Formats: sequence, structure tokens, C-alpha cells
Amino acid sequence: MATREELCAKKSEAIAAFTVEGETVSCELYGSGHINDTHLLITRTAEGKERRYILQRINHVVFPHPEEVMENIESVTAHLRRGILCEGGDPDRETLTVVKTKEGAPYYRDSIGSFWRVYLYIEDNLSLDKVETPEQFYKSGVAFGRFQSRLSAFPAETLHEAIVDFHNTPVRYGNLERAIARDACGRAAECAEEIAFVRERREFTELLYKAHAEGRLPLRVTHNDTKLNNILFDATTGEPLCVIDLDTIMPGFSVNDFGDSIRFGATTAAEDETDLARVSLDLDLFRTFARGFIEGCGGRLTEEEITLLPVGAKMMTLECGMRFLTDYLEGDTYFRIHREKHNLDRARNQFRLVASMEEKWEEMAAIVRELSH
Ligand code: ADP
Ligand code: GN1
Ligand code: MG
Repeated sequence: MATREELCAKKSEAIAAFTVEGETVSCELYGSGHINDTHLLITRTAEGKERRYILQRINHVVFPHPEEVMENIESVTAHLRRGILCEGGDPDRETLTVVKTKEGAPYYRDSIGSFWRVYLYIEDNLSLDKVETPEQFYKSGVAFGRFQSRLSAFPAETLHEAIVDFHNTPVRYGNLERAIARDACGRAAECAEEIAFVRERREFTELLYKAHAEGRLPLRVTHNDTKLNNILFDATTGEPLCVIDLDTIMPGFSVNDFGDSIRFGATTAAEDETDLARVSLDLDLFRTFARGFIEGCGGRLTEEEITLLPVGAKMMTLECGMRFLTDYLEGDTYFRIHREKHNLDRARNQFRLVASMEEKWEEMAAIVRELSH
């Protein structure tokens, strides 16, 4: 494992490999993603013009085949660009632009085996870790719905499965049981309550896969990581500008894209809030986002998919909690943590949100029924 210092040295090696304009002015860690090492790279050209880029070290423990991830991103963004151009939009701001290496590749592999990529920095953007106004959340629903509908004609069979079984909740359940059985860090005893909570919901984890097997739920090309901070807003107009973090685009269920946004955005507290009394589902935000998402999907969602939207919300919240708990039991090797027990705090928070959804289940169902007419 390389040290942070070694990685810093590799950063310069990586920058030199790409066709970025000008000389480096600065390159600092940026944003609040849990997975990749993201840097804002600022350069200055010979004419004195400042240029900005996003330089990322792709987490290749999480993404074992970064070259396949980049192949997916290149073909998906090419498809999106064509659609944006047809609609008279600006593809350089409304989708990600991959900057190539001097050898024409979409990524660079450094001398210690880390993978790097560069995107054009999307200027004048606003990145949100928390919903500020209901209107904003409604618009993010439209944007994620539209994103899915823009990809409805994309040939799904050409996509690599970037992370196998990423949102296969029954498989995630199995992973958790294995982590409990191994108890590699001796942490299972302290998580007895959380483990019991998940076990009581084992059958629920299978619900969407059953619906799919029975032909009631189609596979679509989905984003699979629809957190609010994976959309950039236009800082001037406040409109959603660009869906980012395209690493996990794969065939999946529409209701899970809906659900992950609810998990992160329609809660009354941050994902890692430790005061659980502050964590609950905000039904107004749930309604607002559902309205936007259904609208953005442009009539493509089936009635069954609309009915299953609340299930998607609970599924993604339970699954995310299970993933945080698994990572805690395995010694925090997947999600970036910023304090001790961070993953356990996140898991507890997500399970509290699941419980809140269960308390408000009838209202959630009534809202989507109402919106489907
Ligand atoms: P992670 O997978 O770790 O979440 P992301 O690709 O989402 O990584 O990037 C982390 C953050 O960096 C984003 O939430 C966003 O704030 C910022 N970011 C990423 N790409 C761009 C871009 N092209 N232009 C501007 N900001 C970006
Ligand atoms: C990760 O990459 P980021 O921070 O946008 C994770 C998501 C989780 C999320 C929880 C590739 O998202 O699946 O829902 O953290 N991404 C990956 O906040 O595992
Ligand atoms: Mg992200």
C-alpha cells in the first residue's frame, strides 16, 4: 500500500501524462465523495489564463477494472452529448468531458499501478451535501429522471458491470452475514442491535429481485449512485446542470435510483448524524422528489415501477446501512472514514431512517398513488 506522500509524488507524474493546458498552479483534495481521491487541478497557460480540471485517482479496490469503468463513461457521455446537442444545450457543461492522456487514452496508470483520470472542471457550479430548498430537490428529481430517460435508448448490453452485484441487496445481505461470521476486528458484539435489525428484514431484501424474476420490474440503464452531491447545479441560475460520478452506470432498477436520492436527500439529518432523534423521513421532500423524478422519466415508468418507488427508498437505505455495517465489521476498508466508528454511526443512522420509513409507509404509498394519476 502506497503512503500518502508517495501518492502525492504520483499526482505530479499523473498530471504530466494528460493533455492539460498550462503549468500547475495548485492541485488540492476536493469535494466530499467517499470513494475516489478527487483533486481540483488549477493551471495557468502561457497567456496567463487560468484553467481548471478535476483530477481523480480511481479507487481500484472498489473498481477492480478501471479501464472498463472508463470505457463505460466514454460511451455513455458520447451518447449524452448527442442528446444535449440535439436539445440545444452545452455538452461541455451538461455532461462530463474526459481529458485524454498525451497517448490518447482516457486514463493513466502510474508506476505504482494507481489509475488516474482528468475531467474538465464544470465552472460556476454548486455542489450540495444537503437539500437547501424543496424546489432544488424537486429539480434534482427531474434531472435524475431525465438522465435515466436520456439513457433509455442506450445499448445496455455494451456496458461493463463496473461493480458486480452493486445493488443486489440479497447478495449484500450475504456479505454482511459473512462479515459477522468472520468478525475480523472483533466488532460484532458491539453491533448486536444493528445485526438483529437487518436480520428481521432479510425477506424484504429479496423483494425487488423477485419482482424482476416475475417480470414485473424491468432492468434499465441506471446511474446507481444518485446522491444529491452527484449532481452539479448552476451557481448562477440554481438549475441542475450535470449528473456526475458516472462510475456505477450499469443495468439496474429505476426504483433504486429514486430510492438512493430519497435516502440521502429526503432525510432530516446528514448521513452520519449521530443524534438519531434528528433522523427521520421528511414526507414533503419525499413527495417533492417523487413528483420531479416521475416527471423527468417522461412517462417511461410503468405503473408497477411507480408503485414500487417507496420500496426502492427503503431498499437503498437498508442496503446502504448494511454496506456501512459490513465495512465497519471488516475494518473500514471501503468507505473513506473521518473518525473512529464513522461507518457504525452511518449504519445506525441509515437503520433509523429505515424505521422512520416503516412508520410512514402508508403515507409514502399514498403519495406515489396520488402522483401516478
Ligand atoms: P466520488 O465517487 O468519490 O464521490 P465524484 O466523482 O462524485 O467522486 O467527485 C467528488 C466531488 O468532486 C463531487 O461531489 C463534486 O463536488 C466534485 N466534482 C467531480 N467532478 C467534477 C467536475 N467535472 N466539475 C466540478 N466538480 C466536480
Ligand atoms: C459512495 O462515491 P460516492 O461518495 O458518491 C458509494 C455509494 C453509497 C454512498 C454513501 C461506488 O458514493 O454506493 O451509497 O457512498 N459509491 C460506491 O454515501 O460504492
Ligand atoms: Mg460522488
